[in-house]
Amino acid sequence: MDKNRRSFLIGGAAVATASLGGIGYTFSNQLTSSRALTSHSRLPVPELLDSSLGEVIVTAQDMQHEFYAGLKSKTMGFNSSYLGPTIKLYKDKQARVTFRNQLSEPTTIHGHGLHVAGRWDGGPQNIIKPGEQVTYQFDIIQQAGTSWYHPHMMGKTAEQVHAGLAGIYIIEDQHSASLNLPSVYGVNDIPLAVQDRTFVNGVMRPYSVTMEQIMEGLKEDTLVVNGSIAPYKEVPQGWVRLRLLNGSNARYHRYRLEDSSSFYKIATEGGLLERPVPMSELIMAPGERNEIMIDMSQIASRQLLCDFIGGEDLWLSLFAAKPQLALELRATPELEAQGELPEKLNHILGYKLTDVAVERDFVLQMDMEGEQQSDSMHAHHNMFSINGRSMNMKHINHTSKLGQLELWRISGEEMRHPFHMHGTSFLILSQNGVAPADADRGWKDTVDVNEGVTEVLLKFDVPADRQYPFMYHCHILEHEDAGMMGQFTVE
Ligand SMILES: [Cu+2]
Repeated sequence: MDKNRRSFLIGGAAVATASLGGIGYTFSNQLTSSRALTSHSRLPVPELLDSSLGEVIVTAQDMQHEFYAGLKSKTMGFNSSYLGPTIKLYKDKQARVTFRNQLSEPTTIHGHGLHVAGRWDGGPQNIIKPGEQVTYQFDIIQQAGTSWYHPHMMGKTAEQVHAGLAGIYIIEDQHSASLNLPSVYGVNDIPLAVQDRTFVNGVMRPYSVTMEQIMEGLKEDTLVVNGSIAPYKEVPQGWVRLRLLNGSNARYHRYRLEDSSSFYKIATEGGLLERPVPMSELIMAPGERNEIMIDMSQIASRQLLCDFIGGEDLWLSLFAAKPQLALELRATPELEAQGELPEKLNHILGYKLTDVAVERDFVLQMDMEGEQQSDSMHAHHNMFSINGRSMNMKHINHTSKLGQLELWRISGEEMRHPFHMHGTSFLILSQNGVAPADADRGWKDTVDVNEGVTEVLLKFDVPADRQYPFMYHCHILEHEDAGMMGQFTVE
């Protein structure tokens, strides 16, 4: 399906949903919905840990979290009851981060989006046993951007992320700091980790998936933002910068303002765009991050809405899509406005096609015929693969050369898949034969692919050896856990 048709269908679905009024969808979840309408709590802002002040210590632990006041859900969190602190990193500085595992099960903590060597990447080989800890000491060589950390435990990633193990990295550099962007953390520079969960009587349903949910990815019904539901936040009467993370296991998000007014996208995962791009809606695949700016200078309140959309089951999403409140921004004169929207944000030095030394093809595959043959998860392992091979921790799928420009051609079967690789950021060359729109002409590490070909240009500036290789995989966590992943070294 080409991109124009895709966005047409997505737009069409939203219009249809509005007129249908979401018939029947919240039927089985009435309590949750009515609570969501009344809950309206203040947005929790994760604690900020600044790596320039010394070692950062993050502890994964079994916790209980109140998504709804007074109702405790079983969760996992980093230093907190759900999600984790925001860790600030600085370009050209070294960071020292210790991850402690106080869970009753092994885990790994991957730095998604970080350009750090395989040794510090926290992939499936980097296991932290219960009661143990690892210290990652790495140099930040990449530009300002928004990354995140989450478990990457073979076969357990979906469940551990779902329980609450995820947190944000903010990378700052001198250029970004010189731009006078909104930069007061938690006041006008706000991280939003957005997920979907199911609640039964206000209590989060623990992770479990059927075979069908493994195929489609786990899609739940209630929007959860920084571990809260339908939150509000007081902000200054000026520009507000939101760092959006689609932290869902499988849901695609579409963001827009309630009054359909414009906001500005200023950054993709790996850095600032050349210029702000005005838009009235923003679609994000699982694992993607985008920074947006919203003008609160002339208005008392704005609602950022999010609907769940799905390209692969459009008919279902037509009924299911129902906008939910991601965040109500309330402007108050009591907070000092700071920052502006610059005309020029960044200079993105692209790659030359003539410098491409290696081309690689990746086809994300789902064997739908295998579905009928067995019901056990393990028997299905080989159904999810890339280039015909399911993830095998003993097998290195390829070796990339340090500093060498590569062109990767990625496509997916049966449905859309968000493709992510470790260790670097890439630039999109084309999708389905079309050059990227301005809003997508930025450094990325996760890209939504369909059956058409997505071409990206990338190179690796950090090594990964056979002991700690890098991964590439689908970021629908159910697909990743089921084997839609491969690994490579950089030498
Ligand atoms: Cu997938």
